[in-house]
Amino acid sequence: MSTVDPLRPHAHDPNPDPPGADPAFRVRVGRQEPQTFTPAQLRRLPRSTARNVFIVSTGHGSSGPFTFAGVTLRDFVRHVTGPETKWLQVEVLSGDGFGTRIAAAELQTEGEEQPILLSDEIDGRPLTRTEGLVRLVVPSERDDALRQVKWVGEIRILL
Ligand SMILES: Nc1nc2c(c(=O)[nH]1)N[C@H]1C(S)=C(S)[C@@H](COP(=O)(O)O)O[C@H]1N2
Ligand SMILES: [Mo]
Repeated sequence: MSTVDPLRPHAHDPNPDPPGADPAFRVRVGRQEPQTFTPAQLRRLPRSTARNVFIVSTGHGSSGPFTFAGVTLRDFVRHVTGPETKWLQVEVLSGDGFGTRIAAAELQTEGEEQPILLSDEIDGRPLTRTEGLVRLVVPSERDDALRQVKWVGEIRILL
């Protein structure tokens, strides 16, 4: 019927199925050509942890607390843009039409304890593809999990 904007997903039943088997994702900085990132490349970047994270959904229950590990979105953006580049916001999208948008200001003010992560690890073991590999974890979001983007397929950094 209508076209769904992936950056404004409606509350809905979470999709249990990954959009494909390949966990690689594309990264685009401004208008540059996209580059592909694999989970192996992500693992080589400095790692961080977010403890006590709950995946909360009013419709279908909550789970947690979990300890997620991976690369902070802040470190990741800095890695791909370089430290001098000013950027405004980052869109994180999945191939199943789900996504969210994070303003640079949100990352500047976040604490050390519960950073926003590109996560590949839960409770000390690798995330499975079914669980979202690679998965965006937004610890401060505790309403409906609409920012917890499983199967990150594309990251767009808007300058
Ligand atoms: N790509 C993608 N991510 C998604 C969803 C989805 O449909 N597609 N659903 C969201 C919703 S509504 C919920 S409640 C959580 C469920 O996460 P879980 O499967 O780990 O419990 O994933 C979120 N992330
Ligand atoms: Mo949800």
